[in-house]
Amino acid sequence: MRVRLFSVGAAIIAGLSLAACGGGGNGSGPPAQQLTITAVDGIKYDKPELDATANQPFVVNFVNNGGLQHSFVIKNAAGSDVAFVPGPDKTTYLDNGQSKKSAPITLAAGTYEFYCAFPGHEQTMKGNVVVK
Ligand SMILES: [Cu+2]
Repeated sequence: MRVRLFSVGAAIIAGLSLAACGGGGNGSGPPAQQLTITAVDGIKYDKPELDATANQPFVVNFVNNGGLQHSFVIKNAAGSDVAFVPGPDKTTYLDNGQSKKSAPITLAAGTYEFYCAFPGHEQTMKGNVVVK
């Protein structure tokens, strides 16, 4: 009897775990890493570097507290833009006070430049995503 009760409990727990995974969005595996970067006064980001794990999806939560319009764009190793917030390309920007998460991004190990694509901002708004 005890064994049977335990089995029922285990089945319920397993069901809950599956439901939790299914609610995570697109596919299997652990939830995406969550990284946050904020645009601040002075046409700057609040940090020069973001760290991510190679070959695992991550999401960038970009917060604009910088008083102007800003964006967050990642270049790949070849220098092409590959990720955009707010997106879908680098011609869109967040207004001051807005925040938005990127779509999940997966990169191989390496160092990738990020920058703000608003004209004239890249000189002071840039840094690196270090993936390892
Ligand atoms: Cu900017």
